[in-house]
Amino acid sequence: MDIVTPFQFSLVYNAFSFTFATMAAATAFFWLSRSQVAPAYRTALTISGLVTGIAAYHYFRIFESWNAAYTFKDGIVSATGFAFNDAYRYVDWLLTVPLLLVELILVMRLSRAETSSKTIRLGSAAALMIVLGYPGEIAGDIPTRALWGTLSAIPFVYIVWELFRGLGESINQQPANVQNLVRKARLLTFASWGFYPIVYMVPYAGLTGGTVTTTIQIGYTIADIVAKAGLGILIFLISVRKSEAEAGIDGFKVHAA
Ligand SMILES: *C/C=C(C)/C=C/C=C(C)/C=C/C1=C(C)CCCC1(C)C
Repeated sequence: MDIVTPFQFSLVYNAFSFTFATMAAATAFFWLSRSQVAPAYRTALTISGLVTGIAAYHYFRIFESWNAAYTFKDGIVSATGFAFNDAYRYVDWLLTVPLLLVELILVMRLSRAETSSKTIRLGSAAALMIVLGYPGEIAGDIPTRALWGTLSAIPFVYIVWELFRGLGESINQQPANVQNLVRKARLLTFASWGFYPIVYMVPYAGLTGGTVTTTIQIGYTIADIVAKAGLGILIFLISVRKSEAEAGIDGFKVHAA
C-alpha cells in the first residue's frame, strides 16, 4: 500500500464524496425527467440514470474502502493494513461502459436490427476492453501494465472507430435540430474515454508512491463524472429536441402534464 500525504488523502477522500453526491443527484434528475420526453426516448433516460446510479453505489464503496485503507491521526497518515480495493472501479466499468454505449445507440432511434447488432458488437468490445485492462491496473510492474494496457487498447480502438464511422452514417439521418448535439455526445464520449488510457499510463511517467495513487484516482474520477453524468445530460437534451421534432408522430405532446 502506497502511503499518501495528508493533502493527498483528503483530496481523494473529498473527490470520492463529491462524486457520490453528483452521481446520486444525476440519477434522480434522469429518472424524474422521463415524462418530459416522448416514450421512444424514455429507455435512454432510464439507462442514463442506471449508469449514474450504479456509479453512485460504487463511489460509496470506493469512498469507504479509501477510508478503511488509511488512518489520519495527528496530521499523520498511516496504512491500516486493509488494501484499497480498485476492483470496485473495474466492476463498475464492466456494467456502465456497455450501458453508456446503449444510451448513445438508443437515442439515435435506429432500426431494430441495427440497434441490436450495434449493441452486441460495441457492448462486447467494451466488456473485453475492461477485462483486459484490469490485470494491468493491479500489476506492480510497468511491463505487465503495458502489456495488458496494449491488449485492452485493441477493443478500445475498435469502439472509437465504430463510433466515428458507424454512428457517423446514422447521424446524417437524424433531424437537423439534433445532429449537432449528437455529434457533441459522440465527441464528449471520445474525449472522456480517451482520458482513461492516459490516466492508466501515469505510472509510465516515473511518478511513484502516493502521487501515482492520487493522480490515478483523481483522473478516473473526473473522467467518470464527464463520461457518465455529462453524457446523460446531452442524452436528455437530444431526447427533448427529438421529442419536439417528432411531436404528433407518436401522439406525444411535448410538455404535456
Ligand atoms: C464510466 C466509465 C467509463 C466510461 C470508463 C471507460 C474506460 C476506458 C475507456 C478504459 C480504457 C483502458 C484502455 C483503453 C487501456 C488501458 C486500460 C483501460 C481499461 C484504462
